[in-house]
Amino acid sequence: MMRKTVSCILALLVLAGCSRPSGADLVLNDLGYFERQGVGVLVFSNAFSGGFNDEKNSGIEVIHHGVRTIQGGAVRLSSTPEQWDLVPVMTSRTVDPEAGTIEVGLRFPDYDFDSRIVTTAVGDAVRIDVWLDKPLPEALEGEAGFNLELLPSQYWNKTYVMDGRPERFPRYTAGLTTTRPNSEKVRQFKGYRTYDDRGTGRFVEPLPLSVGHELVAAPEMPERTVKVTSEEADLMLYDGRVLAQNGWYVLRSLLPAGKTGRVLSWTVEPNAVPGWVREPNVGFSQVGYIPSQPKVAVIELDKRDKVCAKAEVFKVGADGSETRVFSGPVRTWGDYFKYRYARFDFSSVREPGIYFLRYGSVRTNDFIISDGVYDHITDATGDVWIPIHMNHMTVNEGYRIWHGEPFKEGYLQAPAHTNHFDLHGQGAIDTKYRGLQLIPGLNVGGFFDAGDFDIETGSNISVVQNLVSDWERFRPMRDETFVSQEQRYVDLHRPDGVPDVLQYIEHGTLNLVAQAENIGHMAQTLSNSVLDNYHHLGDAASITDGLHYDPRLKPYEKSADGKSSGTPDDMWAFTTRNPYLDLQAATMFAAASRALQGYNDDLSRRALAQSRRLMKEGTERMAGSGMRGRGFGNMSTNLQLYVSTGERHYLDAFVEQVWPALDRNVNSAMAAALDAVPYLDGAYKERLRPYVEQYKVYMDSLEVQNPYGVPIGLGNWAGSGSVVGFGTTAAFAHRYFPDVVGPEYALRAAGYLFGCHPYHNYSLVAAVGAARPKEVFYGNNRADFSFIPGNVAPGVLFRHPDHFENYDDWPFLWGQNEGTIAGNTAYLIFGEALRHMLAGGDAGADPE
Ligand SMILES: [Ca+2]
Ligand SMILES: [Ca+2]
Ligand SMILES: [Ca+2]
Repeated sequence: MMRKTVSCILALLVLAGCSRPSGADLVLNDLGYFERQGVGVLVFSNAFSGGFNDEKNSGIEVIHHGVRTIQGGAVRLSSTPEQWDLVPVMTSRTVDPEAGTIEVGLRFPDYDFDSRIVTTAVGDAVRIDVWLDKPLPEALEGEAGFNLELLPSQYWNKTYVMDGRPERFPRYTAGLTTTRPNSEKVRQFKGYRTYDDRGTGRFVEPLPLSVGHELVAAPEMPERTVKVTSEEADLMLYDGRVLAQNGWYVLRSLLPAGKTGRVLSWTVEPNAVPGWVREPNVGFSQVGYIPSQPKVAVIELDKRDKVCAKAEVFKVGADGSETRVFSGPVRTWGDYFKYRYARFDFSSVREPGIYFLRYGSVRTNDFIISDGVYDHITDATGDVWIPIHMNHMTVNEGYRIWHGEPFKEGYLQAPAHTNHFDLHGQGAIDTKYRGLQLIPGLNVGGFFDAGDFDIETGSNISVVQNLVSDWERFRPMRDETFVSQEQRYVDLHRPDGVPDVLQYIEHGTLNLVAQAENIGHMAQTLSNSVLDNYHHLGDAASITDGLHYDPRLKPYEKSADGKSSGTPDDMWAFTTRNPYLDLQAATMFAAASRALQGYNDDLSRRALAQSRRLMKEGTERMAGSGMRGRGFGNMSTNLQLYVSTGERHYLDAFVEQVWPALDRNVNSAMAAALDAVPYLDGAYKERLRPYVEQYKVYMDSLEVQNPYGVPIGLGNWAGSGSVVGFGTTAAFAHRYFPDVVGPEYALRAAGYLFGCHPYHNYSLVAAVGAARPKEVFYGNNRADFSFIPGNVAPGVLFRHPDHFENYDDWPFLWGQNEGTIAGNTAYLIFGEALRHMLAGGDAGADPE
C-alpha cells in the first residue's frame, strides 16, 4: 500500500516540473486571471451582481491553495461593508496580456463617483493601483477607500504581523467601536438602513484592530500566508463581524482627498507552497449504496497530478479488521474547468457491509452497502426541517424551543409605491385597506421562505403543491410531529395520530386561503417592513415586538394597555395583484381541497371556493391583459385543474400544449409530460415513448458534459435543485418506461447530492444517514455555524471563470448554503420517488 502511494506522488512531482508554467512569478493566464502554482488572483472575474448587493463573491479575489480566502477587493464606501451597503458598478474591464494588466472601471452612481483599478503582476505579487480622474466627491472624503476582505474562518486564531508587531486574528468579534451621527452615514442600498439606532440618531462604526504599512497574515501557515504592503497610505485592519455576523476581516486604506491620478498603491503577495498539488477529492455517496446499483467514485484532481492506475475498496469487519476486497482501474475522464477527473467503478462490490476507498494516499471515510441505505434520506427533512419552518406557531423539540409564535400583531397593508429589499414592490394599493392598515387574519399558517422569515406566496404555493403531490402519489402515513392549530404549537418527535404531510398541507393552505379571503387575491409576499429586522438571526418570535404599530406613540414607547407600540416593526403584505399568481394559487387550492377532504372539511371547502373564484377572475384578467395564451397558464396548471375538476377541456388544453413543448425542449417538458401518464390512455403513453428515448439521449449526454453525469448549474445560486428535479424526473421515467430508462440516472442524482460532486465530498443534505454531511448551512441558526437537519444546500457554486466552491466552515453564502421551503419539499418527493423505484418499480399508486 505505502509503496503504491509513494510511486504516485513521485510521478506527480516529476510532472509538476513540466506540465504547467511553474516559475515563481504570477502570470496572466488565458482565462484572464493571474496564476502561479497554488495561487490565483482574480480581478473582477465576478462583478457585484447588485441583486442582493454585496454577496462576498466579487471584486479582486484570491484562490489560495484551492480555497477562495480573499475577495471584495474594490473601492468601497465604508470600512466594513455590509450586504446592503452600496457596491460599485463595473463600467469596464480590460485584460491586457501584453502589459500583463487587468484594469477595471468602477462607478457609484449615487455619488457620481468613478475610479479605476489597475492590477499588474510584479514577480510573485500583484500591484494594485487606484486611479482617480476627478477628485473624490466631498461627501466621500474620509469614507471612500480601497478594501480587501479575508475569510474569517480561514484566518481566525491565526497570527498576523503588522509592521513587526505580532497579533492574533480574533475567533469572535470583540473590538472597539465608535458612533457617529446618522447624517454622516454613507447612503445604503435604496436608502434603507441596516441598523436600528434605538433612538440615538447615531450609527456604529468599528475601529481598526491594527494600523501600519505592512501586514503579514498567517505567517505560521504557508498555505494561508499573504503579505500586503502600502508605502504611502495606512493599512487598517478591521473586523467586519462587529456590524454583521457575515462580515469578513477587512484590510483598507482611505483614498486621499483632493487628488487625481494614481492615488493609492498596494502590493499583495500570496505565498505559494513550492510544489503544492491539491489533494484529490474522492467523490462518493456518503449515504452509501444498495448492493445492486452502479457504484462509481469520481476523483477530482489537480491538473498537475498524475492519475493513479488503480484504486481499492476495503471492507471493515465488526471486529475492526480491514480487508481489501476489490482493486480496479481508475479511468481518466478528462478536464472540466479547473481540474482533471477520473472515475473508479466498483459496482462489483455487492456484499452488504462497511467499506472505505483508497486512492493513492487518500483514504476516504466509511460508507455502507446495504439494501436499506436510502430508507431514511427524507426523515430529517420531513420530521425536523419542515416543521421548524412553520410560521405563526411555537416549535418545540425535546428541551429546546426552536422559535416562539412569530408576528402576533399581524400584517399591515404595504403603503403604495413602496420598494422592497427582498426583490418585491407595492404598486398602487389594490385592496380595500389603506396603507399601514391592519389586514385581518393573515397571521396563520404558512412556512418561512428559507434562511429568512417571510412568506413568499409563490414558494408557499409550490410547497402545498409538492406536499399534495407527495400525499397523492405515495400516501406517506409517517406521524412524528404534533401540530395543534388551536394551541399554535408544534412538538417534534411527538406522534398525534395524524399523518404529518396532511398537517403540513393544512398549515400551508391556512395562510394562502387567508390571503385569498382577506386580501381578495394573492399577495406577492408577507415580509418585513424594515431592513433592520429582515436580516434577523435568532428566535423568529422576537423579530417584531408582537404589538400593533401605533404611529401616535413614539418609537420604542408602549401604550398604557400594553397592546401597541410606536415601533414601526410590523410586517407588511405586498398585495399588488398578479393574475398569473392567482391562477397558480387556484390550481394549488384545488389540489389542497382534495387532500384535505375528510381531514379538515371546512378548510377543504374554503380552498375549493377560492380556487373557483381565482380561476375565473385570474382567467379574465389574463385575457384582459393579453397575458393569456391558449389554456390557462402552463401545462402543469392545466393538468392539475383537470385532476381537480375532472373537466375535460383542461385535459384538452394540456394535450394541446404538451407536444409542442416536448418538441421545443424535451428536457424541460419531460417532468410535466410524465406527470400526466396516470391520467391519460395508452395512446398518450406510446406517443410519449420517442420523447422519453430522446430524453434518455440527453441524460446520457450529461456524462460527456461533466464527469458527474447530472445537470450542473453555473448560475449565481448553485444547482442542487436542478439535480433534485432531474432525479425525480428520471425516477418517473424509469417507472413508466423501464425498458427505456434504467434506475441508474435517479441514483446518480442521489450520489451527487450525497457527496459525489466537485470541491469536497460531503453530503449536501443535512441528513441522517450520511457519514459526512455538511456541517454548516445558511439556515436561520447560521450565526451559530450550525444547520437545521434535513436542509438541502444549493451546493457547489460556480465562480467565474473556473472555480467550484462550497464552504463548509462559513455558512453565510446563501447561493451555496441556503435551502428553501420549496426546494426542500421537492426533495421529499425525490426521496419518496427514489425509495419507491428501488422497492420494485412501484413509483406510486396510480390514481384511478
Ligand atoms: Ca425571502
Ligand atoms: Ca402528526
Ligand atoms: Ca409591532
